Formats: sequence, structure tokens, C-alpha cells
Amino acid sequence: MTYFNNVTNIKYEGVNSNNPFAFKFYNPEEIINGKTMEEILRFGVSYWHTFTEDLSDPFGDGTAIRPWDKYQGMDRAKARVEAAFEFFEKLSVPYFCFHDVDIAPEGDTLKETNKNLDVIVDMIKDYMKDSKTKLLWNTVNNFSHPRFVHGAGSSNNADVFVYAAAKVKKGLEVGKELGAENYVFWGGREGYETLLNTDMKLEMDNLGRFFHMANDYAKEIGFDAQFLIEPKPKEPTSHQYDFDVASGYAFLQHYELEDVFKFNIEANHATLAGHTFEHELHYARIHNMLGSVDANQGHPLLGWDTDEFPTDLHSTVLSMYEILKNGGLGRGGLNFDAKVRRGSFTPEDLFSAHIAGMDSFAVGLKVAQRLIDDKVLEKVIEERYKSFNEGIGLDIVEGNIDFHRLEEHALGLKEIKNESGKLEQIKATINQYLLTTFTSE
Ligand code: XLS
Ligand code: NI
Ligand code: NI
Repeated sequence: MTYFNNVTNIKYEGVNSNNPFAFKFYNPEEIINGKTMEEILRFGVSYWHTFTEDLSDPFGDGTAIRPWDKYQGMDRAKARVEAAFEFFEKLSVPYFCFHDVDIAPEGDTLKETNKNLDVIVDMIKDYMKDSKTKLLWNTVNNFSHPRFVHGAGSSNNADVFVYAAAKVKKGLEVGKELGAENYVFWGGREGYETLLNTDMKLEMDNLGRFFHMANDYAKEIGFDAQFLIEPKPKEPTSHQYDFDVASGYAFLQHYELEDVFKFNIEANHATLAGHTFEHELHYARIHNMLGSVDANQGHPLLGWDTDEFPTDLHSTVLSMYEILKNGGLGRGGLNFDAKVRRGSFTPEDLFSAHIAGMDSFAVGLKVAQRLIDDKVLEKVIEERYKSFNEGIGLDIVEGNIDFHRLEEHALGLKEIKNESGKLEQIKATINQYLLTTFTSE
């Protein structure tokens, strides 16, 4: 059975194509600095937003028209697998990602849930044999069911901690079975609402214990995926424990987990934390902790995780700049943790949205590579910090100075001269690169 009969295989047709179901910028085979675009960008489709999401919001029922929704329960889960692999093939996308509950319905008991999962995992494994699409990461949903009302690994209720651990244990087995490159832990409800009833220290210690046990079990079964923490500052709880990369890194260091994890950085979570996307990527990169990316964007006027498909080219340029400076994403990828808007309810919109996102990152990649080739920002930064390359600056950087000599030097200074940061000029140069990369082709 096929589900997307109005769409054929999406091909690269170039900047002048007016075929809405073609790539204008993403040319998977194009070589950029020795690697293909496909190898660098490592795009992934999110199972939940693409095959499970019904586009409901707090004010209204779902609007999505999905051909598999004529089925129920396990039949629907199986239809989704068929639809998913048809979608992956037509989009020619190298990766996908899922939560346990996206692929198989929960049963009345944990045992039944695991049985449902086994059936669908077998089916996915079969489809993967004939498909180029691999599993970028899987995770478990330890936040939607009412049992997780007070959290999962940070719940006040030991039975919930136990249940959450059993679900992660199964998730690690599933990841191993399907050859996942990474395994993700997004905080979900790991955070708190109010200190009035919260033992923060115990909750965080328990989370640390939870992650250590997960790592021990992954090692025990020989599942060598990269573990990823996905920070988010708020939503659903008002204080998420993995607020941003900096606080997540402090958490990992405190619990001696910094060698076990890297970060999965989501654009919209960065902006919710009051940062830019590129800030989070940069912070992770300079600490060698950049693992993977949830590629989406927030709405500039709305203060929540709107999970829009990424179309802001300025942001894709600056994020691809960080990714290229990182030497790529390694085992990670660009997973579209993004959903079509409520008004974009047709199955075809799912393709349009992914095409928009893939083209936007392809633009970002090419422009960022040119900026790097021409050392545009490197030159700016080198010039701006040149006072640390010689004299007293060099002494500071090399660590062979103390407060006595610094005071002596300060007393001898006749005048302190600062130079312009030239921000407007730099921004105009980035615009120039954005606008000339494709017109000059
Ligand atoms: C929610 C998160 C979630 C994770 C996976 O805001 O982005 O979708 O990526 O659990
Ligand atoms: Ni995410
Ligand atoms: Ni999110």
C-alpha cells in the first residue's frame, strides 16, 4: 500500500526550478570541501512530527489529514511504518528518529507495551534492509503518560523512577537492534514546578544515578551509540534541570558523566533559554560536546516551543558555520524536530516542509563554507584579539604573570585605546555572502 500518491521522488533541480516538489539548493551529491552535501548535513525525519502528530493545539482538535488514520491501534502503527519508509525513500533522506510511543501504542501493561514494540521494531528492521535510511537516534517518551506527572528519573515517586528506567532499558535494546547512531535523553518532565514541595538535590542526584545505570546497561549489551542530552530551559516544567548547554555541562561534570554524553542542540530550545541557536552550538563545540542537532526554529513573537521548520537563512548560515568549525557532526545529524503549521494539514505539506528545511540548510552550508574559505570571521576575530599575541597580552595568555606585574604595567600606561568592533560592517558582509553565493553560480 502507498500513502503519498501525489508526490514522486524529490530531485535536485537547481535554483531556477519552479517545481514545488524539487530541491532548489540541496544537491545531495554536490561536493563541499571533499564531502557530499548528504554526508555533511545528515538530515533526519522526526517520526513524531511527521507520522504521529495530528496538529491539535490547546484550543482545538487535530486538523491533519493522514491516510493511515483510517486504521487503529497496531494496524495504524504498521501503516505508519509503511508510510514512513515511502516518505524516506521519496525524500531520499539518510536518517530518521523516534520515541518508543511514536512507533507502537502503549499496552495496558509494560509487558504488553514491550510486545507491541517488538512487533513494530521487527517490521522497521525489515524495511531498513531495503532502505538507505538509518536510525540517527531513538529515545523513550517518559513524559506524556499521566504516571509521569511529577517527572520520570527525577520523580518523587520511586515506582515511577523504576518504570522510567525499565522503559529506557527497552529503548536501549531497541536502539541496539536497529543500529541507532545515538541515544537521546530529552528532559521531558525532569524539572520542577515549585520549590515549595521539591527536594531538588535528591531529584538531581537521582537523575545522575539514572544516567549512570543507563550507561552501564548500554555497555553491558554492547550498544555503542553516542548518548545525547537535549537541553531545554522550560516547558513542560517551569524549571527544567537541563536548562541549556552550560548548565547541562555543569550537571554532567558534577555527576562525572561528561565523557558519556554530548549534546543534542535544538534551535527553539536555545531561543527559549534566551540564547541564539549558534550560541548553544558554539558553547558545545568549544567544549568538544557538540553531538547532534534538532533543526527547527521558534516563532519570534511566541514564547514557546513552536517547532517550526527552519527557513531563516541567517540562522542556517550561522549554525552551519558552527557545525563546519566543529569538523561536522560526527555520528550526529540534523534532525527536523519540526512540525507543519496547523493550517498545513495535507500529506503533501509534509514534503514541502522538509524540502524547505533541507534547502535552507543547504544554503547555510554553502554560504558558511565560503565564509570559512575566505576566513571572513577568523580575520575579524584575529584582528580583534591581537593584543594577546604579544607583549603583556602574550604574558597573560601564557600564564607567566601575576597581579604585581600587572599593576606595574597599568601604572605605566599613558592611554588606553580601544578599536571599533565593526558589527554593522560584519553583518553587511554576511548579507553579501548570502546574496552572492548563488547568483554568481
Ligand atoms: C521537546 C523535545 C523532544 C525531543 C525528543 O521539546 O524537542 O521532541 O527532541 O524527546
Ligand atoms: Ni527536540
Ligand atoms: Ni523541542
